[in-house]
Amino acid sequence: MSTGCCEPISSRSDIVLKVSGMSCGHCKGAVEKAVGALPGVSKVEADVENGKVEVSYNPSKVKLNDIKQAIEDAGYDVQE
Ligand SMILES: [Cu+2]
Repeated sequence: MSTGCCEPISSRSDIVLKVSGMSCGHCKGAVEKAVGALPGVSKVEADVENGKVEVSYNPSKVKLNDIKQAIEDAGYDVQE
């Protein structure tokens, strides 16, 4: 692995949150919209069947707690 390319590794974090309450495509869309609206979030993918939400974000722009809060504000429960 060479050092640095387009994005230093420290500027991005990938996490998977366990989220309960999602049951259909609408839920998926609602969660993705809520999280995607946050600054610094480059990718969000909700997996309704497995109750997971995958998020790529820049920790210097948005805190993990803000992401959790956005999901909760949309009406779903973050398990971890
Ligand atoms: Cu739904």
